[in-house]
Parts: sequence; structure tokens; C-alpha cells
Amino acid sequence: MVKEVLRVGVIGCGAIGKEHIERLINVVAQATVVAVYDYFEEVAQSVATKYQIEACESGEALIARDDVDAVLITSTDDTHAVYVFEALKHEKYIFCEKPLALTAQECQEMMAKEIQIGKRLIQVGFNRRFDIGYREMKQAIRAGEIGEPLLIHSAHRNISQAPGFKTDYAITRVAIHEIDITRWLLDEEYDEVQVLTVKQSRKTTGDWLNPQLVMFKTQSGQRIDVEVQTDGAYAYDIQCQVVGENGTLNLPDPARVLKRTAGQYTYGLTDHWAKRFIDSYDTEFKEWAASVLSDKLVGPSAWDGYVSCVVADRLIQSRKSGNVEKIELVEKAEIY
Ligand code: ISE
Repeated sequence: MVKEVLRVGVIGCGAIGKEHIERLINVVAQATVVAVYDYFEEVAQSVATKYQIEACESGEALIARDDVDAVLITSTDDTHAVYVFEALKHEKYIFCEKPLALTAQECQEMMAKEIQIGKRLIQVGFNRRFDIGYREMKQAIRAGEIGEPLLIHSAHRNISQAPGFKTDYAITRVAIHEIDITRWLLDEEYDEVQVLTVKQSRKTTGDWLNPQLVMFKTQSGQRIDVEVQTDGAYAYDIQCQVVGENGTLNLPDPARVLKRTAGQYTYGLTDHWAKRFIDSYDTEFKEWAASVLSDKLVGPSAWDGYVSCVVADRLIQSRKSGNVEKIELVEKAEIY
């Protein structure tokens, strides 16, 4: 693709869709948005009017446009797969927010299509891989600075959730970030996973389990625990500590002013993922646009989307069965 600016069509103009549209138009120099679609026509129309771009009558019509080089899918989770398959039919580059699909089977079919086409077209929105803190942790692990990593303690805490939140979403929408970032940090696949329920928070505003304790064991025997709080936390707070043979690595919070006042030493935390990870999203889309323009995707792949679906599915099963669940993956194709 010998172009200077990537022309993106966006399917889904909800909260994260709007954030990404603004980012692609005003932050990422190598990309722009030419067309949008949303299930709610008036939502797409208001975004189109704001940026003076076109609103399409369907996702399919948007994907088929000649001036759409790549498709960004930020619609509801249950519609991701339909649009990914449609864009694959047109052999267009795709950025799909997580989860890539609702089932691992659909991810396998997407991989089969990429293999048939002969190259990667899909990138999945695992933005934490672009966060400076996680990147430095990975470099330090690779450089052997803490020796062999043995354990990871993580926490994923949210203040609130949108109406309609369900227990399973704590895995498929929330812990899915830890499913991905942990295997990326450690360069390992999982062997077994488990969910434990713990004493429930009285601050949960709906009818779902909160918190949950999510556990992974990697193939080499490393153990990871993830505290998942989906509601009622004091801030949007993400923690990750890698324990190695020779030391530990701690995920830093984004830089904020350190205040010493009234006998206290404090700094602010954010209240929302969009603010906590704003830099990672910017980097994610800058790198995505550059890699699409050079016709070589390097970010999180359909394989990563597939693994996260398998693991999420097993975690949900574990919560229901009360058992430790085994992870079984298909063979990884060479293009991944
Ligand atoms: C939310 O549902 C998300 O999708 C975000 O990516 C995640 O960081 C957040 O914690 C979830 O609540």
C-alpha cells in the first residue's frame, strides 16, 4: 500500500468509537477517517456532521467503499465477527476492538481466511501492549534483569460499568486485558486457568459477581493472580507486579504531580480507562497506521484474539464448574 495517509472507515460510533475517530482525525498524522456507520443512524450522522465526513447506511456499504483502505470495528461485541468476515472478503485491513469474536471457532475461521489470503489483515485492540510501562516491563524481562519471572500479581479495578453489565463481562471485557498482557509479557501460553469467587462487595450496583479472582498457570509453571473489581473501586486502577528470581517489576502509574501538603504525600489516579491509557491508544493507532501503510502488520493478531477467546471461555466454564480448566489451542500457523 503506497500511500501517505491511511483512509479509515469506522463501524460503531459509541464511546470508544468516538474516542478513536477523534484520535485518527486529530492525533494520528498518518491516518484519517472518511466514513462512519452506526446502528443508530442519528449517532453516525452527528459524528459525520461534526467531522464533515460521510455516514453510511450499513457496515457492509462502508466496507465496500473504494476510499476505505482499512476498517475500524468498534461496534457492540456481538457484531465484531460479522464485520471482520465482511472486511476479509474485501481483503481490507481491519482493526477490531476486543473481543475479536464471541467464540474461538469464529477466530479460527478468520485465521483460516488470512492464511488463504497469505498475510495478516487483522489487528486486535489490545492497547496495553502499547503502554510505556508495560513495554518497559517486557524489555526488562527480556534483558533478564529480574532473572526468570515466577509469578505475577495483578489488579484491574473499575469505578462503574454501563447498564446491562453481566458477570461474564468481567472476563470477556475486563480481565481480557490481563489474559492478553500477561502472555505477552511472559512470552508463554497458559496451561490451566481458574476463577475463584470471593467475598462480595456491597458497592456493586447491579446483579453480577464482583469481585472475582482470576488465576492463570503458564506452560512453564508461572502463576498469575488477577483481582478483577468491576464496580465500586476508589479509582480506575491497574496494577501489575512481576516477581522474578532476582527482583520485581511494578507497572508505573501515568505521570502526575506529586503533592506534599497537609501532612500527606499524594498523587492523583484517573477515574476511567480512556484517560489512564490515553497514551497507549495514541501509540497503538500511530503504529497501526504505519504498519498498514507499509503492508506489514505487527500488532496483536487474530491468533492473539483467538487465544484470548479460548481462555475467556475456559475461565467462564471454571466459574461455573468450580474446577481448574485446561487450555487447549490449535496449532499456531507460521504467519503469526
Ligand atoms: C471496559 O469494559 C473496557 O473495555 C476497558 O478496556 C477496560 O479497561 C475496563 O476496565 C472495562 O471496564
